[in-house]
Amino acid sequence: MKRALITGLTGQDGSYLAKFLLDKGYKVYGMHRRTSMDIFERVGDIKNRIQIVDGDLTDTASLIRLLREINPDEIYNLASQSFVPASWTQPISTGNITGLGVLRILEVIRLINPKIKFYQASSSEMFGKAQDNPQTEKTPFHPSNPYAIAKVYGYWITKHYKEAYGIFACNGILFNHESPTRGKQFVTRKISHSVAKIKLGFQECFELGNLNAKRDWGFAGDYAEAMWLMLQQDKPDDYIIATGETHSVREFVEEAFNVVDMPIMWEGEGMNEVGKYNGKIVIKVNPKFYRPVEVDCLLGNPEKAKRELGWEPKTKFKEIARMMVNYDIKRLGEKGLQAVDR
Ligand code: NAP
Ligand code: G4F
Repeated sequence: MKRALITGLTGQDGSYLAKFLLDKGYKVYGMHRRTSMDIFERVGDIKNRIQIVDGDLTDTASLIRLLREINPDEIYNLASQSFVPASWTQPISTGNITGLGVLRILEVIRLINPKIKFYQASSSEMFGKAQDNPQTEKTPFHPSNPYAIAKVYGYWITKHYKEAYGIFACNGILFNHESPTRGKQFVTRKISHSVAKIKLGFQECFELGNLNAKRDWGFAGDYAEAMWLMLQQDKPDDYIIATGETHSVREFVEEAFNVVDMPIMWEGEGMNEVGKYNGKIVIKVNPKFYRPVEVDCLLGNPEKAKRELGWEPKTKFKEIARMMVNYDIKRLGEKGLQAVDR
């Protein structure tokens, strides 16, 4: 039985990857940092099939202990401070976790067992003010926030440990991927949750920032397989994982309201733009959600992953919006606003 250690178990991707690896017959260890609340909601259904272990990417001693105790065959480093706006308000801890955290794990692998295979959750945010369209594995990076800059460090230190020490280390350069369990701060889930609240009469209107930003949005469930495939190849390499389609925040809003048969009409411009349904305002723009530097458009070319890994995205943009809105409607209907709107 192969052993895999996942950092970031409690996050969106951690839960999808844990389920995927369990289905492949792995013994799965999920790293969790101590918190004051129960945060195992995303892995509730598989909690008794995985080994939950304590550790923190800022605490090298905890990583040494875990690698000695578990001696995993594969490590998937999904843990990070992953919310871009928080990287401006907490730039140092973001650099420490999202950047230096990668080095801590790699150094512990080098010292304890350099045969462990390593996956690094790199990000399309590294392209930032993108130099090519679509972006490929050869596109230069131009990161535009402290999170993306920390991810560029994580990317290069992963490559360096491969080149300098022969560690089997891969970067998955994943474009945005969403799901019903996406954190509610991220724009797609903020929209699906707000649309559900409006449809069920809990709320009249919600606010967004830049409606024109474009992202290559895929489904998190499809992307877990790509992470695993990278570590099953003969040689370590880096891969773009994307859908090859880009859509604006505005289009995601329209699609989400279409799911509940509430077509949106837009009126006004810039900060004064509003979205209306049946003459009533349901969306406003609030500059509080604008970013000091915006990443205007991300679009990935997943050809290399298709060719070499045999990986393809399965879930289309409209299906992702439908899945997320329907989940939020069901959850709100079953549990009520107070239980889910924390
Ligand atoms: P997420 O939902 O924000 O999950 C992040 C995970 O990291 C959580 O389990 C969090 O634990 C954990 N974590 C944060 N700081 C930690 C620390 N100091 N020590 C140990 N664990 C810590 O992120 P995600 O969407 O699943 O993304 C997974 C990874 O892929 C992240 O590295 C992200 O940057 C990267 N990525 C994501 C996307 C995307 O579109 N989702 C795209 C490209 C790359 P708590 O639950 O305790 O906070
Ligand atoms: O959903 P977002 O916050 O995701 P963002 O910044 O693209 O980052 C996500 O994807 C990255 C991969 O490219 C990951 F590395 C990262 O960890 C994270 O998972 O914002 C998407 C877009 C932005 O352009 C933002 O300005 O939506 C725009 N937006 C407009 N209104 C908003 C809002 N974003 C948020 N979060 N909230 C808004 O109200």
